[in-house]
Amino acid sequence: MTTTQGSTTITADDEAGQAAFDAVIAADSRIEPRDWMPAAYRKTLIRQISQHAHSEIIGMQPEGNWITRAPSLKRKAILMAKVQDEAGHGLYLYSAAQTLGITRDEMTEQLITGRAKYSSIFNYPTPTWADMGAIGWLVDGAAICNQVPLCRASYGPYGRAMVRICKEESFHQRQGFEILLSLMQGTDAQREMAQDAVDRWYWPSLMMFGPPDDASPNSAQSMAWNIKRFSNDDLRQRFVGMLVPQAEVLGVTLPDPNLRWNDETGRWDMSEIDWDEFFEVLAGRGPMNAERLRIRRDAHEDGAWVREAAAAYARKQAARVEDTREVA
Ligand code: BYC
Repeated sequence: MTTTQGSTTITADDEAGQAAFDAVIAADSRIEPRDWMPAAYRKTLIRQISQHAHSEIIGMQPEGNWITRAPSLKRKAILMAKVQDEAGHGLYLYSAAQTLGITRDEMTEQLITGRAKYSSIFNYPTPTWADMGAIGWLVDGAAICNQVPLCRASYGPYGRAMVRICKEESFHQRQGFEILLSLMQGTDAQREMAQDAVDRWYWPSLMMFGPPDDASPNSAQSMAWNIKRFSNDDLRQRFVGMLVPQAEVLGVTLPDPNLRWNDETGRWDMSEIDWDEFFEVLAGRGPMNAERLRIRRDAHEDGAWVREAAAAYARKQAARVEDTREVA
């Protein structure tokens, strides 16, 4: 049977599919790639997972900047491993998005033409070695707060990818903390460098959680679908609560004179985040947006011969298998 609602035609299959989907979500169970799912659920997941994948890939640049200048061989090896992990995260996430029907080429095209979003945080520069510590401690710390609940996301391939990603992020966060701790136990100049990096990365790391709840158009629906488990503001609060004792151990000051625990509200009071800056960065006008995209685009163009060679090799292998079958 077929009915019409507005311009959408609804079939009996859709109705049964929707009922099955609703039951899976109500039971807090998982939707898998071959299951029926509402078009809007698919679209939201493609949006979030591809943005997340792009963030990992663009996120390699601010740290990649320091691989050749790391202060020791050990630091260089650790940083290389971390940046390589981020490439891996991008690949798991692109693969998870592909199970929803979008191709890797389409996602890449959206990124290099500037049509896709990626996390605002990667549009800030990394002028000193202490930035590697601040990124690990603050950026990966924020990523863990945001991503641990995503391990329970209702879409199977996304939730499963997040489990491994979170394990690696937790190593990343500790290596950042350890870089800052070493600097804070060093000379006055090193302590100043560490504090300056914390001052520059603190506010952008709070922006990673997205706009405030009353200005977050996607949250309500994503939470109803069990994709997001907590609101942007709740996760931001949780993150600040995690940072305060760690800042004390490090001996750094969090750059917010109004930050204090409020017993009455059971929340952290803090200064207003500069949302104008956040939306400027989202609009492509952050300090490093143009540079990040230029480097990504150049790398894609420079890698064209590798993709062509790999495709030619795959064709040759397939033809060889075909020939063997004919002979047999
Ligand atoms: N930057 O309705 P909202 C990493 C967009 S990688 C840019 O709250 P939603 C790492 C949002 O997309 C970290 N855009 O959206 C890697 C939406 O735009 P559209 C990346 C942002 O989806 C290497 C609009 O604003 N993490 O950790 O419900 C080295 C309205 O927002 C941002 C993830 O991607 C932002 N900060 O919630 C080191 C995690 N915030 O699409 C570390 C997965 C918001 O409607 N993603 N927007 O045009 C999420 O958890 C959610 O997508 C968000 C936003 C919490 C980010």
